[in-house]
Amino acid sequence: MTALDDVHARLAADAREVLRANWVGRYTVPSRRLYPHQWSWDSAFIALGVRHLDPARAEQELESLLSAQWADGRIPHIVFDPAIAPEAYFPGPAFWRSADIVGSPDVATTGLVQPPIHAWAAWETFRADPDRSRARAFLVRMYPKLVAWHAYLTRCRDAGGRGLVSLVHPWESGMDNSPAWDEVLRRVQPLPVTELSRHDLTGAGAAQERPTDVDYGRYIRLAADYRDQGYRDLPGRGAFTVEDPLTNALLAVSELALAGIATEAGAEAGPHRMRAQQLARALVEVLFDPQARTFFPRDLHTGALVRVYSVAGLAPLVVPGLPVAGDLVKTALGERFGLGTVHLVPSADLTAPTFEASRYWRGPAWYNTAWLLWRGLLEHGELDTAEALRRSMLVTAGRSGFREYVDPLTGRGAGATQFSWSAALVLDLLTDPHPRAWQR
Ligand code: 9WN
Repeated sequence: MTALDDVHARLAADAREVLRANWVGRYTVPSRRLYPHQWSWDSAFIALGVRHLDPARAEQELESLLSAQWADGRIPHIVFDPAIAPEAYFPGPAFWRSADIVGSPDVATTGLVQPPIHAWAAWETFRADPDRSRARAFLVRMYPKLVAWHAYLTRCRDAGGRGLVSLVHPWESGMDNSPAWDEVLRRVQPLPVTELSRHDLTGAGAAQERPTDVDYGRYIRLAADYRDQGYRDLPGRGAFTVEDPLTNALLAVSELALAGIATEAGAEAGPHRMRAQQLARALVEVLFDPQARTFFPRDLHTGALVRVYSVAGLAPLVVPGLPVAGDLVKTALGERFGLGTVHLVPSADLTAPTFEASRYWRGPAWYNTAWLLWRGLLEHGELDTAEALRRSMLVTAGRSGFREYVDPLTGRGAGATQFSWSAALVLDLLTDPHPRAWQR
C-alpha cells in the first residue's frame, strides 16, 4: 500500500462513519443538527455513495423518499420525520400543512420539489449489484413512480411552454441564495424578521455563512403563497417562476436513466430517450448564451435570460452529446470559475461583486455540484481536467472533513460538519473513479 492509498483508505473509513452516524433506519439525514429530516436531492446523492457500501440501504433510501410521493407525482423536497421535534427545523410541518391537500401522503412533507436526479441515482444503485437488485424487483417497483415524477414536472411545470421545467421557489433549485435569483426575488415582498423563527443561525459564524433575513423573509412569503393556492401549478405564475439549467439538465440525464430502467422493468425505453433528446435540445435553444459560453436561467415574468453566472449554468455538461460542451469547459477553466486553480468549483462567479467565499450558494464550493461537473467532464472526454477535479475534492475533504461547503480560494470548510452528501460523493470518487459514460 502506498502512502496515498493509506490516506484514501482513511478518508473512505471516515466517510463511511459519517454515513453510519447519519442513518436513521430508513433514510440518511443530511446533517443531524441543521437538517434533521429527509431531503429529496440529498437522498439521491447519498444513494450514489451508499450503493458502494450497502446497495440494499441505497435502495431503501430512495424507496423511503418515494413512499412520500404525492398523488400528482411530485416528490416533496422535505419529508418530515414525525419522531423529530417540530421546532427542530424551520419552516416545519405546521407551516406547510401538507395534510390539508388531497393526494398528499400520510407523512408530513413540504409541497416544493428539488432537482430530479432520482432516476439517475436509482439506475446507478441498481448497477452496483444488478442480480440482487433484480431479485428484489427494485427497478420494477421504482419505474412507475419515477415515470409519475417526471410526468408531474412535464405536465405541471412547463410554465414557459418551451418544453422545460420551471421552478416556483429558490429552494427548488437546491441553490437557495444563488446570486442568479437576486433580481427575480426583488419583486417579492419579504416577511418581517419577527415572523421568522430561524434555527439555522445558531453556531459560530453561522450568520455569515447562511442566507440573510431578507432572503428568508422572501422564501417564506413565496412558500406561504404557494401553500395558500393549494400547491397548484399551472395556469398562472407566482412571483418567482424560472427555468433553471441544472434542474433541466438533471431531468434530461434522468430520462436517459429511465430508458435503462424501463428496459429492466419490461417497458419501452424509446419514449424516454426521445424525451431526453427533446430536453437537451430545448436547453440549448432556450437557455444557452453563445456569447457568454454558459447556460443561464430564464425569468418567465420577463421572458429574458438572467445573465448571472453560477455553477448551475455549467451543469448541462452532464448531458451526453451536448453540442456546446466545449464552451462550458472553457468557461469552467476561465477566470470566473478557475477550475484547476481553486478548491473544487465555486458555486458562483469569482469575479462578480456578489461573490462571497463563505456564504452558502454565493461562492462556496459544494461537493454535489463539483461531482456533477466531474461526471460531465468525463462524459465529454475531458479526462485530465476531470481527474484534477476529483483529486481536488479528495484533498480538500482530507484536510477539512466532510463539511457542507468550502471556501474555494482557501479550502476552509464551512456550514454543517459531517455532511452526508459530501461523504457519500467522496466515497463514490474513491470507489468508482472511472464510471461508465452513457455511451459505453
Ligand atoms: C432548504 C439539505 C438542503 C439542500 C439544499 C441546501 C439547503 C435547505 C435549507 O439544505 O437547503 O431546502 O434549510 O437551507 O441549499 O440544496 O438540499 O441539505
